[in-house]
Amino acid sequence: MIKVITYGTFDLFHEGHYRLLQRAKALGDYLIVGVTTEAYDKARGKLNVVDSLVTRIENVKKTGFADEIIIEESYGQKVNDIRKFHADIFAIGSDWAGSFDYLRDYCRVVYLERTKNISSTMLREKNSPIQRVGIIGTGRVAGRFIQEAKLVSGISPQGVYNPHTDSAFLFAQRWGVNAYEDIEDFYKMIDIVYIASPHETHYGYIKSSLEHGKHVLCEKPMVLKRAQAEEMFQYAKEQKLILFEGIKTAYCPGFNQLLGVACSGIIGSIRNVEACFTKLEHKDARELNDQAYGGSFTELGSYVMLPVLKLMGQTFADLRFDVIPGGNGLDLFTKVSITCPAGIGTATCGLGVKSEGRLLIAGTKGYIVAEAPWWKTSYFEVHFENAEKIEKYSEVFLGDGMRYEISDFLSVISGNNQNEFKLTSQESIALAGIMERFLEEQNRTEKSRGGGRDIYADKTTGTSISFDHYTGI
Ligand code: C2G
Repeated sequence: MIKVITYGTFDLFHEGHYRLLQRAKALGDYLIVGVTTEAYDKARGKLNVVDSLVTRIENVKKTGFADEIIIEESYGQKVNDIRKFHADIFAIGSDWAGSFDYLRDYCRVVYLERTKNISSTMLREKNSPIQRVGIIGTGRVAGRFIQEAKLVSGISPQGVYNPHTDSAFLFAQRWGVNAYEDIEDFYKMIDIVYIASPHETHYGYIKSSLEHGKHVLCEKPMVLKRAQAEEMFQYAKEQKLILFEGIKTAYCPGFNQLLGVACSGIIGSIRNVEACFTKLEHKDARELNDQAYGGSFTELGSYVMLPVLKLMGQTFADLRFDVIPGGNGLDLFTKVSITCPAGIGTATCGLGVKSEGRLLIAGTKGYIVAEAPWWKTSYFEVHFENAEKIEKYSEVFLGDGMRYEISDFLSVISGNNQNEFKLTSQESIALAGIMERFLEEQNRTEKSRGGGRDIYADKTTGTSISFDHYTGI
């Protein structure tokens, strides 16, 4: 009996898949089909798979060609499967020609000609047309967004807007997009908006983007006032538009795995969360000199508050800020301490003081620890009373990690709401409330010292706000 083995995602099952399986089966007597898991697809950079594993397996089964269906979970599995099942032939489409020649040491390798003019990508694009994204802001983070967006299908960077047209044109030239002098022209050419302008301008731009009927992905902190967050989410809902806060950690696979493990009961009931993120900035950096909205907490607070909010909830009996101010009054280091019915938590961040940058989640049966950079979670450990018992988890984190939030944003736009739980509107609203309280307290403290943030010159409402040197992390 000749055994043939083949693998695929088989997303949005189509004629190309059918013909591949048909010909693979015809090569022998017994066909084994490996269907990839979602985690494996993510690990190999395939972020936009629409059908669930169960649906994809069902579709392969329905063809009647597969004698056995297996799950493909990791790199390197193919060699083991070929040995385990004593496969005589490995078959795959010609789009992979050459890539699997290394398997010739174990069996015959056959590249079957790929069926022309049909692919899952084409079907995905037909089901959800390409979204032309317009970028507001021209700093470092906006450039990174373009690089990451290129790796996600279904999105195409179209144009950039910055009221400082010189910056817009420079950015446009560097990244191969169009620059618009008039924001109305900008809105006409795009379907969705990514906002990466200075914090205090976010509210105005979110509002105007939604008013122009655009879905919005906005950098963190989305807005700096609770009422503004509530208003924007409510307005987006009424307009049937999607509004996402871009805290990339919230969407990355490793962080979601960590949350899943933390909530699984394995460490018992969660009683303490400590999150720390520090990133030393040059003393002249915008982040340490923007007298109104700069400082450590507005810059990094969203990251460190995220696990606290996710694991301890959003209702705090007590919330306290302890701040180490720099010479200009802006916080070089901030520690937020919270008390809530379930336990306690701290969120620590700094641009002018270096600390270890760890995430620690303590429960009644054990604790989870993820070292820096846990905000790009790729590894964490679970420890118990018995110090010898350690469970280790690792998960892929590709590139800058923004690709995960972009991919989730697109999937929610195309009507697949299952990713909204990764960062809910309620959590974003709570974050805005915490930012607001922080800025108010800072202002009060600094006023009593004769200083104070310039936050009452309300720059949060207009859209014609100028900004030039914004970089962002
Ligand atoms: N295929 C084809 N013709 C098409 C489209 C796909 O012959 N028009 C083939 C592919 O070459 C592959 C199979 O159908 O052999 C499944 O394709 P995908 O679902 O796109 O799977 P893929 O991402 O290519 O994964 O370990 C997984 C494998 O590497 C293949």
